[in-house]
Amino acid sequence: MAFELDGERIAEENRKRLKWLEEDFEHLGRQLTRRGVDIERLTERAAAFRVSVPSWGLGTGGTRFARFAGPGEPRNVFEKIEDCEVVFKLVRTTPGVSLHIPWDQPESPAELRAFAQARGLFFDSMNSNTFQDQPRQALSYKFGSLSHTDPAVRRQAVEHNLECLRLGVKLGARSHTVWIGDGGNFPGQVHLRKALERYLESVREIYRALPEGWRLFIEHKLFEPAFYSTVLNDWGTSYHCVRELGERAFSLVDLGHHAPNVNIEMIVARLIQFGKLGGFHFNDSKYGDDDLDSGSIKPFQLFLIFNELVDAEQARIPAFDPAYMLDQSHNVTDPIESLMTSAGELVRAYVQAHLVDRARLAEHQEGNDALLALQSLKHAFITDVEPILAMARYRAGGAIDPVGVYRSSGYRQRAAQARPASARLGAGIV
Ligand code: RM4
Ligand code: MN
Ligand code: MN
Repeated sequence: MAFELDGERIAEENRKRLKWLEEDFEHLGRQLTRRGVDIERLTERAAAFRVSVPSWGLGTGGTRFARFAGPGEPRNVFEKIEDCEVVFKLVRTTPGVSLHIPWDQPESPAELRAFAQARGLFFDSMNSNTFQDQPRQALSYKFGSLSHTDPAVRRQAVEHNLECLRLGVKLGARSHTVWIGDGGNFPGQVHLRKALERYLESVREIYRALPEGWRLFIEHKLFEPAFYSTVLNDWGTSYHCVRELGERAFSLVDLGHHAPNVNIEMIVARLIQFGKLGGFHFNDSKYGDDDLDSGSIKPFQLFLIFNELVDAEQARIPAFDPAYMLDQSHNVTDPIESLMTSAGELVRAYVQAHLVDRARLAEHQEGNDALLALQSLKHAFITDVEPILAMARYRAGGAIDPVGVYRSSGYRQRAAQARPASARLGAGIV
């Protein structure tokens, strides 16, 4: 299905909004000049920001209870790429796509790669899946995968990861992300130290097979599906593992994988300091791994995370190069709209973090002035930088109002006709 919203259509919609945008941009520019900030430089930063989209976020997600399918959902990886193109065309910050294997297993990797390339997209991180059994799979992951007590199950799980690497090379990907659901539901079920040892031994094999120039990301998670103990449960364990593995192994922080109220920006700072921050799965949550739209629940936390990231960027911390990815599940919204909005929230936090007067903040920190230190962060956080975001999109050929243009395009309605609902009635959080 062609995305009939070509550049001309976007331009036409933009013309309706350009005058007001220019007015707002100019006004903000004057305000920022007073603060010694150049709006053009900030707009360049906004335009340079990149975040990858998860292929699994394009379909409607589900919970443990049900999945309510949305109209025109992509039925295969090619249709997911079509939807990624829509997101990319309108917001311009999302050329990268993360794939999940075997959900996105293509018959012809070369064809898939060309399909994405023709749309200006590329494949970013590969994601393995050993948290589910697949049809015709020899051994079950019911009691774990990379850390399973049975070496044959571990072997199968390692092989699957190696297969992801081989496929990723054909697709031009550049990193591999491993998240496992391994753990136990009851005290005593799993020997805590032995399970981690077995996990490390398995990941070591994957690490050794890592293609030239690739990075390996391991993703910790507090709980779920294991409800008592999870093998890779927190950033400390993750840090220990990536150190054991070697210099191309890094910890990945999924915002939803921590206990409520955990200070995630501190975890980010620690991993930066120790040279092991690999990247992010951005999303937001109220209670657990809710996979809600980024910035929808705790926008200040998102800002504080970006405050650490921008601080590290500006301090030119060696080898600091985190991969930004979204990992969300859209249950009640149109996934395309959620992804576009979420990408925008990340750029917003990124730009706002550039507004922090770091020299002044350092002075307040040195002088133990807690009140003014907080104020220098808040001052940046409350600045409405939307005109910068919109101008960056506009100049890059995207939409001033992505959701507005998308809705008026009727893309979803056309998709609903072109992609009649499949019989697949999936349940579960995936
Ligand atoms: C997990 C984790 C992984 C994602 C799966 C679908 O909770 O966040 O990154 O691949 O969900
Ligand atoms: Mn994740
Ligand atoms: Mn998750």
